Amino acid sequence: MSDQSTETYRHYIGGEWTDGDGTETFESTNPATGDVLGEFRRGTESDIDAALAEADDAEEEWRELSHIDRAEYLWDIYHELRERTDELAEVVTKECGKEISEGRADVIEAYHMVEWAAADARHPKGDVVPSEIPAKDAYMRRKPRGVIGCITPWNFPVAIPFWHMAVALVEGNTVVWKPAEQTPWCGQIIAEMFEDAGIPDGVFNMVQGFGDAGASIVEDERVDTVLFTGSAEVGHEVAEKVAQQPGKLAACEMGGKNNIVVTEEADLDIAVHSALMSSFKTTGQRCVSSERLVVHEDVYDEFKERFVELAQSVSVGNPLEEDTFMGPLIEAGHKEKVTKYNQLAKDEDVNVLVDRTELDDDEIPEGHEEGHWVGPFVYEAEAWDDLRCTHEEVFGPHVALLKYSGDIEEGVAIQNDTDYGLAGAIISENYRQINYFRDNAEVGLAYGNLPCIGAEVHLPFGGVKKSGNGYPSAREIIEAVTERTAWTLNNSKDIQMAQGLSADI
Ligand code: UN1
Repeated sequence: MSDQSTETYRHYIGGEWTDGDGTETFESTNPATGDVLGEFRRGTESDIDAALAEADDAEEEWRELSHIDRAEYLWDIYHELRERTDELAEVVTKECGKEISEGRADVIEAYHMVEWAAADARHPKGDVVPSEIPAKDAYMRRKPRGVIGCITPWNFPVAIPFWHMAVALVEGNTVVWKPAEQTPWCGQIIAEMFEDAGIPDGVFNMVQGFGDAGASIVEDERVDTVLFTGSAEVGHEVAEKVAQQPGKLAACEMGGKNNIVVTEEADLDIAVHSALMSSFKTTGQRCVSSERLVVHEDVYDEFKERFVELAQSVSVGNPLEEDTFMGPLIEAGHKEKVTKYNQLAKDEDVNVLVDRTELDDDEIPEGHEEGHWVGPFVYEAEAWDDLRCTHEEVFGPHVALLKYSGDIEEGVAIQNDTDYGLAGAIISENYRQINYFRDNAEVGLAYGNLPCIGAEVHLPFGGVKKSGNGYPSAREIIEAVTERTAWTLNNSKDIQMAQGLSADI
């Protein structure tokens, strides 16, 4: 697909490009310039139905191939992602607004995921288990679950689709995927890659569209597992709907109100830069972005001074330029939401330290007047327990400084005082404090002396509390896309039973 095309892009169902049943189309626009990047068919319930029928039909033959043969298709995609990294990074940046090094990181994360899944094809897939009876062999064997429905977000438009699909496919499942409506161009390119790799018809299907198409995936009984990464609001709905369908599984990973705890024994260089990366990279639009910095009173003033100075000067601008730190927000509606939260914080009487909600005209690069610009918003709050701004996820560069005193237990208590539990970090040179955080922070991803963004794909990625259930990514995803069979074989001429059961009559 070329830049700013006049063609209307279609769904990929059963190995064919199709307009589908719907008559509507939608546009992808560049959030930094407002330029239209392409026009796409908007999928309907009946397009999802067609895709699921194809996925269902293709399943039997696909699961008969070996893991290693299935992985061959992914190796082709791995090489293509590597060869086209720079070109794809530019597409990611143009379509979702992340600055270019982050666009590149998205593609790199995607090929790491594909590499991991394809290489894993040659690894053991179950367990050999001891038995109480010497003449019995016991195993845990895995089988594909069947059809996997994948609903992915716009903020990692290349990496997260491969989190969902790479292992699912190698394990012998077929997939129906709905890319985020904000990043259909990335969806189109990924579908073209599957086509070029020659994946058998119906094994991979892509339907472009909005939440209604996603809801059809969640509701259809042919879907065995739903993988969802996105907002907590939608994720909880998905989990609830799936829970009402016995036999169906959902693995959902949602957002957070993530914290960085800076103790009195922190290296403040590491602290300030980890906070800056975690709060403002991707313009605060990662589910792992930090919105609360919990700082010990002994280092609070120095941390505040240094952090505020950097937040004031950090560059917001053309994301295609290498020295830009932050690009725009994804869309106008999101800018409205972030602006409202910044206002809400003011209404809640916090002490505002940096307010770049509206950039000055001379900060906005020429030709980018239509971009959804917002800069850092930093505040401190003393009595913050009952504030909405310190508890609700904003998904933007909106960050609170919260002071704590006393021991690390106090800092971690603040970290845990949220309904969410996705990512968190501690900055400290004291191993006892670090270990306390590691063992007691209620998060799925815990970091020491690092930003709380930038997880590697072969680690489990998922949260606790309202941030998620199941792990729709790398290492743990195998649990969501395979069934386990406990297989026990008797090698003696008699029936020998565990638990002292006798077969005598
Ligand atoms: C997300 O936050 O939406 O850990 C996904 C990271 C990336 C993935 C983030 N590997 O920051």
